[in-house]
Amino acid sequence: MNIGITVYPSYGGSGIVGSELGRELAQRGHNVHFISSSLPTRLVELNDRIHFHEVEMMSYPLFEHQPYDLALATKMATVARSEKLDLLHVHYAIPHSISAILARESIKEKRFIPVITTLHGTDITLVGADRSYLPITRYALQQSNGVTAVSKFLKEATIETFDFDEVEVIPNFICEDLYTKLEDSPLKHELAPNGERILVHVSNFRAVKRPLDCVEIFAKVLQKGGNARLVMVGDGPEYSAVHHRARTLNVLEKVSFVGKQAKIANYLGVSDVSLLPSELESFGLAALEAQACEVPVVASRVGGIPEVINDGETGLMSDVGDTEKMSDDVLRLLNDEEMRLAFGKRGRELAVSRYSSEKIIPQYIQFYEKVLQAKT
Ligand code: GMT
Repeated sequence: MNIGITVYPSYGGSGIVGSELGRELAQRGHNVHFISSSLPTRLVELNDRIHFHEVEMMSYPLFEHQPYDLALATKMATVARSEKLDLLHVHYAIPHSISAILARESIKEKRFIPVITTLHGTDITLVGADRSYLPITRYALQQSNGVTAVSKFLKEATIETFDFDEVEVIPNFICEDLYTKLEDSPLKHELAPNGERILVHVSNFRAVKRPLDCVEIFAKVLQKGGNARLVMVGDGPEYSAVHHRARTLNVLEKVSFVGKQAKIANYLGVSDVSLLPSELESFGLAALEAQACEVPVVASRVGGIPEVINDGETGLMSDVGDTEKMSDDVLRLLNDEEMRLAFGKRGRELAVSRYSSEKIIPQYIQFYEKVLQAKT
């Protein structure tokens, strides 16, 4: 198949999932054409099966904001015809689905190109549910030729908010070879030079991820006698607030802010516990990636997280904002190595048995085939 994929290139889990999906599809012999405003961060390699088409946006004094959605639709239509695409698969509904639908309609006399939308989270639960975007998001769902969601929770949220239930759940996935525990590595010594335990948080530092809670949890762990360091991977709007909180809590010198990283597994692989105290997660890719590296996750019990973590077996969950309990959970894991290792092993087993790319990618391919059959 010739598949067009659109993602937000620089920010967040939907971009990661779309990019990894493209890579996996190309490995299985499909031609993948990424159409986005810049090269997706996790796309480290282009080859004869993975292509990149940059959305060109003309700026003009009249435009207060550049019309990205129109420029994207134009590029999608052009690439669909020149590369003879079989389908367009967009990640995150707003505005990618609308752009794809516009592209489909603009060329339908010459080529029919079905649109598949994958819902990732706030496109349904936050942004899409806002009055300013709700009607157009519902239209995007209705007009897509196929819709998938990354968790059962997200499918239910789509039904509830948009009264739309033609949604296939295809969960996120990991390539099991890329995510492994690293017994020893120079990075571990660099991050914890005195043999401290490593707590890790990976996110785009948006308020919904509650990165401030990570610093609160960490400070409590230290207060209660833990010997640890906190590694914050990623960047985003809450960065300055997190840095400031670490300073005011007097823990800044034990926190490493390592910024955005292409190879997250290098950091997860050397960590002891992962923190995911989010306000909401439709899935929680960071929890899956941590478990795949045998790292237990201390997380909030929200959204799709309970689908990804087995509470008391692969991780420990709490109410949102309960940093006291979360710090106790971290200490439980750090103080009982046998338990921590057992959680890690079970986490890896869960990640591989339920969410390996070997299991999930064929589900996308079958879904594509179903949509393509329906078009004729
Ligand atoms: O919905 C978002 O906030 C954007 C999206 C992203 O690009 O970061 O995150 C969502 O998609 C991820 C990949 O499917 C999921 O693992 C995250 O749980 C989800 N984020 C939220 O629901 C907040």
